[in-house]
Amino acid sequence: MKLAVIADIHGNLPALDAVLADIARRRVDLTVNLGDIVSGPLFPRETADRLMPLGLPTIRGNHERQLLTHGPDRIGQSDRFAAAALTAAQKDWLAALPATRRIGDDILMVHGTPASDLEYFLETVDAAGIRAASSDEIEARAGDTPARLILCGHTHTPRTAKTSDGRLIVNPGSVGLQAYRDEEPVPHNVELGTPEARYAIIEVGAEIAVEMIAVAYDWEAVASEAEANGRAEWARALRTGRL
Ligand SMILES: [Mn+2]
Repeated sequence: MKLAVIADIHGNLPALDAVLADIARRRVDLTVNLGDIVSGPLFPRETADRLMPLGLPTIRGNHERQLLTHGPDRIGQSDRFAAAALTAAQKDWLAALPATRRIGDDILMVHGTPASDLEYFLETVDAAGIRAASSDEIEARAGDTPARLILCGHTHTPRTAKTSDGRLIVNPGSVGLQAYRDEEPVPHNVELGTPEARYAIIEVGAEIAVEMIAVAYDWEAVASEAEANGRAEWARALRTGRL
């Protein structure tokens, strides 16, 4: 089976459209979406309009959970922008998304880790900042989850790792946002350093082959939209992949 894996679109419809066009050229069997779909100062309603009719196997991210379940004073600017823009039908669609989902017996979709939509799987944040997670950390987060392939998102960082018993974990990176800052658990910056939209193509056969893809799109236009919505830090991240 040939899979396309998209994650962390964050309302960036032009990036999503560029990725979907690239996927269409590659003739995949299935495209799956790992969540954080709409939050951000861009095109939340239009992004949901694009995705809902496609019926892709989709899970929710922490941002869908936050914007649907927390009051406006408990969510950040990006969730607030999306919550204000989405229609009731779009919120119903997001509310119905599961936190994790299986594709057959072998493949598991998660946003953060199997246990949490907030925990980082393949990176670790500590007092020194963010770094690639150690083998022991990855094993602990994978736990005894049965799967040949675990797909995760959330950290916007394309990366693969394998547990000692051979489970492959793949983060395809982010379709819509190539740099962000988070204050939890300690302040840290994630910066890809390039603005292209990211996703992954995965061939699942006797072996599993992963190809990380970077796709150009009109990030200048999207950065201008972020600026028009008062988010200069988003504009810089969109243009450069840096903060
Ligand atoms: Mn997330």
